[in-house]
Amino acid sequence: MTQRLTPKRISLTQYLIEQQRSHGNIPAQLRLLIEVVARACKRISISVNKGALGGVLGSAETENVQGEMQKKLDIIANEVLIEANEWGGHLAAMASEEMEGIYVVPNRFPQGEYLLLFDPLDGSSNIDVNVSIGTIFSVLKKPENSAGATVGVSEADFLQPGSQQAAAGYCVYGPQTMLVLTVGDGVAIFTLDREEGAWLLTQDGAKIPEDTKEFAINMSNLRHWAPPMQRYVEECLAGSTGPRGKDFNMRWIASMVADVHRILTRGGVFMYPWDRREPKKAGKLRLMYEANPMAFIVEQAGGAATNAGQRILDLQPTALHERVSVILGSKNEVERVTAYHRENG
Ligand code: P6P
Repeated sequence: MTQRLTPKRISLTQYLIEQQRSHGNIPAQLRLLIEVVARACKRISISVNKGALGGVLGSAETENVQGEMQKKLDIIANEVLIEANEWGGHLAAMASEEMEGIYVVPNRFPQGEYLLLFDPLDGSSNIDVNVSIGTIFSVLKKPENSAGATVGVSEADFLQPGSQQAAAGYCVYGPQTMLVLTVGDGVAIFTLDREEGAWLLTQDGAKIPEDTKEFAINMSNLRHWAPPMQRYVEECLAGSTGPRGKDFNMRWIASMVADVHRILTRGGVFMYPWDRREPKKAGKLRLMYEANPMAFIVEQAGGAATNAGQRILDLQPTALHERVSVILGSKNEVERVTAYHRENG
């Protein structure tokens, strides 16, 4: 065969089929689930890209279960994911940042063996200022009951540690629209070819460097953090003349998907720690559909993710919308931040 002039890129479908052939880790229902979510993300990207032209900017004048004002696109993205996934027979139920309770697949459709959780549009404060945003999703298997049957589904079925995830991913709506996916065998990155309407594999086996000189945190909260967090950031700011002996750079996009994608691409440490503003809250970010999927992806890329004390994927959830402190990214930095907190008890 003559030398190819253009690189041959495989589609998401081919990737999933080849993964199943070689590793047996993507059974038919999971493949269908991933393809349906990926197709829904394509539709969400079309609405996001239209912006004012689609009349989708601005507030929906409603609040979500978190008590946060919803953007129109938050609701649109949520509806797209629900409608895309409810009929396929691969899911038993869904849970979303935008819905208080779980959404059980209606009786008119067959029930499947998976549970899907998502933040339909993360970083929505950035929508109206045209900064990257994203969709985050997590896939769990519906637990079998003691009789080995999978009858009925309840919120309790969702409360599984992140280590139980069958798959996780995010779609980042940025200069490129990219889909990042793990099924527990490394991290694959796909770029949307809008002319073909296809997700094409542009990187397989993404790896996060163990060391970094770049940290991501909202510095305006510095005075509210616990001392170990203040210590870590102040040492970074002290640079080459301080205890770290090197200068650091800082980034904060206020869109977790965009910050995590940068870290997946070139390393770094992302931190949204507990702070004194609302001491009863463990953190701002949600465990089930933000921290867990991102922790799964980051660990599969050789990074680490803790809540400044424990591995995030080991945490036993107690509520669907519970919040958690998040430290994730380059392994050696995550371990340092976690060690400072442990030293401090
Ligand atoms: P702050 C977006 O609202 C989000 O949930 C994450 O995507 C992001 O990392 C964080 O909150 C930004 O929070 O307090 O800096 O606006």
